[in-house]
Amino acid sequence: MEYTYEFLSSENIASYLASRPETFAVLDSTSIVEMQEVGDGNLNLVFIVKDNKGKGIVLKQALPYVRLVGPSWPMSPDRARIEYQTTVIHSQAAPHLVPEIYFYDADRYIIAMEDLSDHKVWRTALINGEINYGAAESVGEYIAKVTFATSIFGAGAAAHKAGIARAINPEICLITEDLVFTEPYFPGDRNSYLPENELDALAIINDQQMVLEMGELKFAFMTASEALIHGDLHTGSVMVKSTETGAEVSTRAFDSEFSFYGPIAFDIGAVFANFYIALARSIALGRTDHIEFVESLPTAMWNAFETHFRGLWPTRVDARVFNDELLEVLMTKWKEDAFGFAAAKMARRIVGLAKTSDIETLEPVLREGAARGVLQAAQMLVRARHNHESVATMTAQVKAIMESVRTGGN
Ligand code: SR1
Ligand code: MG
Repeated sequence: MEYTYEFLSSENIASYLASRPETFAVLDSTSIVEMQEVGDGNLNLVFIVKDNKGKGIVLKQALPYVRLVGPSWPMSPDRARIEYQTTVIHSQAAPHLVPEIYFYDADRYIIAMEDLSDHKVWRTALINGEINYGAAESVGEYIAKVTFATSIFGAGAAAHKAGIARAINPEICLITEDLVFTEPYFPGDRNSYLPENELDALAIINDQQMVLEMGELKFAFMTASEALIHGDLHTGSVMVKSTETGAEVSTRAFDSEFSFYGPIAFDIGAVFANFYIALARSIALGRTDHIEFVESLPTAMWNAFETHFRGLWPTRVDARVFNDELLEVLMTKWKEDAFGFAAAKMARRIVGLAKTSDIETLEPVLREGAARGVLQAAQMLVRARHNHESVATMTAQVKAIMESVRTGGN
């Protein structure tokens, strides 16, 4: 299908805003003083626009192709509709944890949303060695509240099925199926890494247990329509605002264009993976205080998820067969699978397309060990996940592996 809509640019944004009455209460489109394209993701155009009173708006437009690669990789811009609808649905369950949406332009695939430029992308804050207390707990709360609300437990059978139909997103799911679960083990021409990590990349390809676990997890990703998950919940999809001393002011999950009805553990595992990637960076840099902080994040996030989900459990629509024992079974299974999904996400970010700046901005001499540590920790996690250890114990094992393969001296 050919798409002919006009792309946003600094030349047409003021007139576009003037044509949208929904923005009139947000900012003054006749006195725009700042327009910045900040789309550092892999897919879209993102503009932050501000008026002369400092009031702002974010305009996010889906391109008909993958921005990271260019027009040679066409991609339906309908993902913008999915993100818009998911953000609205998630805001009903956790309004303080997502950005406010002002409107969706279905003709030009534009979402207009709250300007969060007084927040920081959490990945950037972690890269800088910053400490943001409370953000991990908020992410756990977000996952619990939005997944409970959209699961059969919170929504009931009919609404859950209607939701699955509305949010079906095969083209975007295929990206995850290929990049996360397949290509690290069956590489095409999209993989890359330092020559010093060649043996590490080969080690996961030849790790038959890891490939089997990936098969199991990919099957779950493709078939387990548990809830309307975010689908790409890494630290670059979370904005944080803290006081000078790191106390939480606000935390928001955004950028849910990969959203669909999938396994709840997939979102939890994605966050674990990105905490472990941040940990690898801090270990590489020898940042002792930050290591201690990052090490605490997986447990803080999991505990908040568990507490909030358990808190909502008594409100489930139908308690007849979905009894309290089932909740225990699910919690155990979700933790086990979250570590498996974390492993998948860790390996893909090291050897596959679309890496993370936590690792990529390290000097090669440090990156070698950090990348090795992430891959070896992933190999450990897919095995150890079946032992049902605490999140803290698993994280201690991840840290020990990363420290043992650190490169660069000091
Ligand atoms: C081609 S899109 C590459 C990656 O960017 C997104 O953030 C997802 O993680 C996706 O896998
Ligand atoms: Mg994204």
